[in-house]
Amino acid sequence: RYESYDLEKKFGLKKDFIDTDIYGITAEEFSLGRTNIQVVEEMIKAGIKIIQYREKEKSKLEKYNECKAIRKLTKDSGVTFIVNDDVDIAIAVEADGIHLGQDDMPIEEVRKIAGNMIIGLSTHNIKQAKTAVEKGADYIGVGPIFNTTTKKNVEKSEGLKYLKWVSENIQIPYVAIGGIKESNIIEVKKYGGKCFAMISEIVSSPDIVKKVESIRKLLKTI
Ligand code: 3NM
Repeated sequence: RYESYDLEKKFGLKKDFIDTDIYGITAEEFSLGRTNIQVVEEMIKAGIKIIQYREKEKSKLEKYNECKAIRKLTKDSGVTFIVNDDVDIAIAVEADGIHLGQDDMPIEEVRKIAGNMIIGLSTHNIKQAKTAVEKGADYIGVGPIFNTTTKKNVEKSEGLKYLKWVSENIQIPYVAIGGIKESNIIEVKKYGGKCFAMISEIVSSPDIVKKVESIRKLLKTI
């Protein structure tokens, strides 16, 4: 563990920061013409407590400007803000955390420059999950649970079976991701899902507040 690791002291965040049901992620190309900022506003209105900025197409400056605005919105509403990939932007806008993929800089290197920030890592199999814990990830993404066309070149995973293993063997928080919809989320919950990241199901919904309400109602049934 990083020596000065103390999320609670620095951010007022409990280590169970991810003990929430829905993890929101931006994707402007699937947002029905709405901007990332507009979608984040809707997510906050819907009561989503953790939001990740994910944007693969825009310039560094455009991403920085959007993250700056989203940092303000999330701070004002007590929402945890995570930036995907761009460690420099995450630090510059004082995000709560960074989310890394398997091809990004190693966690231990990012930890050196990002200090106490939350560091999440996408994992797709048992070996990657074990390594993520060893290297000090604060949470892992677990997926893809189902087929998805949202992420290009996503590694294959054993989906629900992998999620079940994580739920029984991994001590840090985890987030299920990949092809999760209102129509299959109950199955994901049955396999150990607690926090569910959904991109298209949320950002492509014409009424994000209603969609989240409906998913939450459903999750309460089991
Ligand atoms: N990461 P949707 S799957 C960003 O398995 C991402 O690590 C994945 O989008 C992983 O909810 C994925 O629209 C895409 O399927 C998720």
